[in-house]
Amino acid sequence: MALINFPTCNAKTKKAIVTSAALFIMTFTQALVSFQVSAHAQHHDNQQATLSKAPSIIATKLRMNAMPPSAPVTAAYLTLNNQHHKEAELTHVTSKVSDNIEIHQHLHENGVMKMRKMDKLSIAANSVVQFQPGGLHLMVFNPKSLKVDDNFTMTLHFSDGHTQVVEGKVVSLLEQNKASHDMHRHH
Ligand SMILES: [Cu+2]
Repeated sequence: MALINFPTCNAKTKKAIVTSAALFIMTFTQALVSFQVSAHAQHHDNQQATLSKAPSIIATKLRMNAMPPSAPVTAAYLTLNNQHHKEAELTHVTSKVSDNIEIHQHLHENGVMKMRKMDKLSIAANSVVQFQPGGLHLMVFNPKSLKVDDNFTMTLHFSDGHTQVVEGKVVSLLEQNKASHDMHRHH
């Protein structure tokens, strides 16, 4: 920084100058941020409730694999379509069907297929994320309702604090595989 090399400064003054410069920059940045936030809020207010109520993420095709009774775990899949101009972050999923649902990704590591828990899932602006067998999935621990054709709901929690309830259906493994194959045709 050019400021630090000011010739008549002793170490203390230099430090003071640097500190006040930093303070000034911080205050200025904060002012700028709050200005942008209020401008954004106003913009939203002007556009009426219809827009603020519209979900930024369209969640579809929620389905969960049927399992024999008391199976310790099952998997659920859905499609998330972010139609917003901003990235969204799914932080966690809750449901009455399970006390513990994790976002998992399958990864190939040294030729071995592994599952990894994800702390959050980013959905880029204007993009679609598809959960699918062998890829991204919701790991549902100690599931409570697993009869084929049972309906259930899951609540998606996003990092901006908004939540979204999605309705889904329990499907047989056979159906699940068929649906995934139709979607990808990778066999
Ligand atoms: Cu998993």
